[in-house]
Amino acid sequence: MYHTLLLPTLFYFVTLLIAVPFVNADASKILRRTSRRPSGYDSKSSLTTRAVPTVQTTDLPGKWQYSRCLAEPGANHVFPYQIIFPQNNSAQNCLSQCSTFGYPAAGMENGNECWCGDVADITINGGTTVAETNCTTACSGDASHLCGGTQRLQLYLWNGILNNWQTPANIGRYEYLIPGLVPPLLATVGKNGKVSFLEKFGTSEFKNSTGAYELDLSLADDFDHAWRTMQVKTDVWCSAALVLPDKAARILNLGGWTQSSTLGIRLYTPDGSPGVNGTNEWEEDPSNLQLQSGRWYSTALVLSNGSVLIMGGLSGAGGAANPTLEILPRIPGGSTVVSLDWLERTNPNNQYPFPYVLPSGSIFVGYYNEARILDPVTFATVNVLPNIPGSVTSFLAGRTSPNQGASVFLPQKAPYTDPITVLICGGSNFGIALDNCVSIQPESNNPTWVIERMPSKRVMPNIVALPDGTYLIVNGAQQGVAGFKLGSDPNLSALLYDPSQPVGSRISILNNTTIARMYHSEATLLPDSRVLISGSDPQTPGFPEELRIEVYIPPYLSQGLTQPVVTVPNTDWQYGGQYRITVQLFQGQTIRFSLIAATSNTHGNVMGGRTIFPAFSCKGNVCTVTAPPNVQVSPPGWHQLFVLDGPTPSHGVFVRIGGDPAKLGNWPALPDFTLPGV
Ligand SMILES: *[C@@H]1O[C@H](CO)[C@@H](O)[C@H](O)[C@H]1NC(C)=O
Ligand SMILES: *[C@@H]1O[C@H](CO)[C@@H](O)[C@H](O)[C@H]1NC(C)=O
Ligand SMILES: *[C@@H]1O[C@H](CO)[C@@H](O)[C@H](O)[C@H]1NC(C)=O
Ligand SMILES: *[C@@H]1O[C@H](CO)[C@@H](O)[C@H](O)[C@H]1NC(C)=O
Ligand SMILES: *[C@@H]1O[C@H](CO)[C@@H](O)[C@H](O)[C@H]1NC(C)=O
Ligand SMILES: *[C@@H]1O[C@H](CO)[C@@H](O)[C@H](O)[C@H]1NC(C)=O
Ligand SMILES: *[C@@H]1O[C@H](CO)[C@@H](O)[C@H](O)[C@H]1NC(C)=O
Ligand SMILES: CC(=O)N[C@H]1CO[C@H](CO)[C@@H](O)[C@@H]1O
Repeated sequence: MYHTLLLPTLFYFVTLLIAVPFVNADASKILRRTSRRPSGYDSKSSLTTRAVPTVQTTDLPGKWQYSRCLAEPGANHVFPYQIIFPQNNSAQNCLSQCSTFGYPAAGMENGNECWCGDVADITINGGTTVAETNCTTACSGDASHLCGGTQRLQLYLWNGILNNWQTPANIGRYEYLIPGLVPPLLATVGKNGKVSFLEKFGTSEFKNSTGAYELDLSLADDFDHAWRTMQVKTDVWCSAALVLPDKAARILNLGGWTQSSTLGIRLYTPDGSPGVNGTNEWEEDPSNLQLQSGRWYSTALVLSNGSVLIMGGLSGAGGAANPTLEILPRIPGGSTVVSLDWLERTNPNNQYPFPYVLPSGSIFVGYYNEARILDPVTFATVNVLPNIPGSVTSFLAGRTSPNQGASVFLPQKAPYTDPITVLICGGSNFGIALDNCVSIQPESNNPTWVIERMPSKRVMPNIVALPDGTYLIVNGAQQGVAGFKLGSDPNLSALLYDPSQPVGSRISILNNTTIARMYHSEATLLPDSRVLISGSDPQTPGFPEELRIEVYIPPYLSQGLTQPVVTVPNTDWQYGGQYRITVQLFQGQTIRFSLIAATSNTHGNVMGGRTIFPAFSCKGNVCTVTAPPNVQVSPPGWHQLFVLDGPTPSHGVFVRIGGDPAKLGNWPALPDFTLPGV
């Protein structure tokens, strides 16, 4: 073993001294000869004819160009990401891997090491240029070329712009909104325009917490009156939630922490009005209405037939996985539980999976580092999608809790013929946060993941769909995974992802906050088009339990343009229906309408999330908007309708699309619940 390792090094050293002037001239001939031999080192003749390795400067992938031999200082490394290719390190393999994940600087070292990073790392980490004769080791996968040496990098640079991150002049800003009462873990904007927050209470540091609060945004400058204290019976810690398509837009919360809480089914009918508290409470009857199996860290989704799916999670705190889904309302007497072997196999890295209803009616699920498409009736797998790319160093890096990234659907636009795109940003390689977004069109002919690098690492990010079809990416940490005490090095900067730009040019770097927001942080679109930023329950030493609430003023509101006004007489829409809407514009720029589905947000999940740009036509101030065509393009549900005057969105108006086909308004028929009817 020792022998075979030493021999090639010695060999190259000797041939280097003797043979350099002769070999280079005719290296290709010699290579062809040696390539017929089974091994380069097993006979005397090969020793004399083998090509001396040279620097590869041509036939490089992409826009890579050879730079120089670089010495690393002491034991430190210049670049952050190391990949070992024991058998197949080469310029081709190393450089392609680095640029695929967005690193424009790379080098091979010691024959079998591949390093990826940024040009700035070279100066920051003290790399120094040394004579080319310092880089003498052949590549483990290409004996004819050089891959650095001991603490010597064969350095290559991408000759071009690999990541065209935008730095616009108008970057918006964070504003402090109001002190909070608890670090909430679930945020939902209700049809009453107020924000419902839920928080764990069984284990809270805040012994004074009831676990449920509602924020009246119209009273944001009046702390004493803005917060309404509500009650839940069981502990909502790491539950799932969504807004139902029933008439009242009830908020449904499912599962929770330990024992009866894990079976919890809780409903709240948002009421009251700006400045006036509602009187409705969270309703729950733990002894008569329960999930079929305990769930903690699960995700909920309204199906195209209007029923509710809840998927995955654990059976309770410290409990086994619950690799199943179930459908609500439960068929009387029957079980609706379906086992999912792929969730069992990827336990425990698939908590809060990312399910979506696709335009074909099938269901996409992203979980851990995998994705697949399910039949909407049987939930059997109909297509296994390629694995989700992870980090440059490991495809085992994950995207769902605890390696928590965030996911959204990109906008659907009339006539809804473009394939839909799922976007996932951030995540973690079991502690090292990921610095990329990945996206896929699950129903295109040959679905493949597109990788776009973010300007920095983020685990536990939040993504918010904005009314103009862009996405705000905020919150999160640069190290760790989701969970108490498990995240550190917060990222304080907001990013904007604009899918209307070409891949690689979609990310803009926006403004910074001063408030660290890691585990149990949320970001939620408000009806006035600002974004509410809440929470952080990190329990990481040095970081507070964060109660302060901020808003982000996106670029479309920070330049002082007056928001347009939209008046919607009919707010209960049928598929394909046409609705007259009056608009008032102040800039008179290009008009667009968007429908942003009502969501509940937690753990990078935007439950119910969807953005639709419907067809419309206008005459003067009167427009006719055509509702999306069917339950597949847009499952039944509540949306906020916005009109955009150029870049500037109005306030949203809640409209329901597709009614309540599963008759959720009559459920649950128990005395403890107030039913809106259908
Ligand atoms: C390098 O070899 C490993 C097995 O040792 C293999 O898994 C990997 O796909 C190869 N990489 C490339 C880029 O060829
Ligand atoms: C390595 O580079 C340094 C600085 O350029 C030079 O002084 C030294 O001779 C080189 N060593 C070898 C073995 O080529
Ligand atoms: C960034 O935000 C701060 C307030 O949080 C604001 O003072 C500053 O003007 C913003 N920067 C730009 C370039 O808009
Ligand atoms: C609970 O107590 C903390 C101080 O320990 C306070 O900041 C917070 O406002 C209180 N919350 C409620 C709901 O009263
Ligand atoms: C709403 O109710 C809370 C108590 O839950 C109270 O503190 C607050 O002042 C009330 N707000 C208004 C506007 O009445
Ligand atoms: C919706 O589909 C699911 C899955 O097949 C089924 O369990 C449920 O009963 C359906 N709901 C309605 C209202 O038909
Ligand atoms: C935001 O913070 C980063 C450092 O973390 C800094 O480089 C950047 O200039 C800041 N941006 C603004 C607008 O202040
Ligand atoms: C502390 C901090 O904000 N770190 C990084 C967050 O992300 C931005 C942009 O992605 C970086 O510039 C910051 O250095």
